Amino acid sequence: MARSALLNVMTQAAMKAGRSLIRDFGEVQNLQVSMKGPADFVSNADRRAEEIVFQELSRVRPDWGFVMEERGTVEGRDPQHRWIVDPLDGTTNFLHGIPMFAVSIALERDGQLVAGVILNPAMDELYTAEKGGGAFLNDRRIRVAARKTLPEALFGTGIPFLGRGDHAGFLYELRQIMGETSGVRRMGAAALDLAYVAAGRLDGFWEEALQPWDVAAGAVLVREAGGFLSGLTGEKFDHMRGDIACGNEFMHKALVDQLKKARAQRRRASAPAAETPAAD
Ligand code: 2AM
Ligand code: CA
Repeated sequence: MARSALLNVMTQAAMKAGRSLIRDFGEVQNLQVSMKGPADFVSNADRRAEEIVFQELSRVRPDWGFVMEERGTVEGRDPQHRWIVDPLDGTTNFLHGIPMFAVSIALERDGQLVAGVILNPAMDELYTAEKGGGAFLNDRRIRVAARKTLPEALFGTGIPFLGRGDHAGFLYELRQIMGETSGVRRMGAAALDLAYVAAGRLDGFWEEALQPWDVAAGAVLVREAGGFLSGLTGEKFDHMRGDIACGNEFMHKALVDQLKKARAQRRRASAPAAETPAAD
């Protein structure tokens, strides 16, 4: 498959960072049994991968800026273009020796997402998409799943954890959606969840409080695979805000409806109980 020059540049950077992550992942697996554990080692693996992506992309497009997980925002001389990069999405998986992690690179042009590359180096799965050019897994064209009804649907999500997110609110969402569908998966790498929606493996995905680098490349993939994206209550999707709900046309709508029901349930549960008339 002939890739555009742009996707080639992004793919080369992702693969080089991926090779570094795979070397470090081997070491993480050895460190699992040590008392100290692999935490510091993993932060370094993350920084090394980011440095590789930064150097590779800066070399071929010296004027373009960056938004990166570790480095933050780097202004470029070209005001039109910037890369949005997560060098290691699924850090907790990586730290625990679970091979579900990814390098995620997106390109923004004039504020719009125009290309995305996600690489799972442990599974040799490379997802690429460019605006108007479709979405691919390795060399194969991918499409969102065709399923139309909730009982046959499998959804992905992210579960809030210690110190992060709205735990009580999430439980309302989960209770609503698990009761209506074939199931819910929590894989721990938002970029891969979105790639899985694009590949038709998951019928949809929702999560709140993500970062631009978690969702930017995946959003291009889902769109180019024929999917629909929004915020959690159906508002226009904005990759700089961290809320996302997506799926094919039907599943996206059904998911947003379920999330609205979950909010209504929560509101009812937290409303003060109606006053009971006093007995006299
Ligand atoms: P990370 O692995 O790059 O940290 C899991 O639900 C998803 O949430 C992952 O994509 C993970 O990205 C992301 N995540 C983890 N901690 C986060 C935080 N504090 N804020 C936003 N996203 C986070
Ligand atoms: Ca991330």
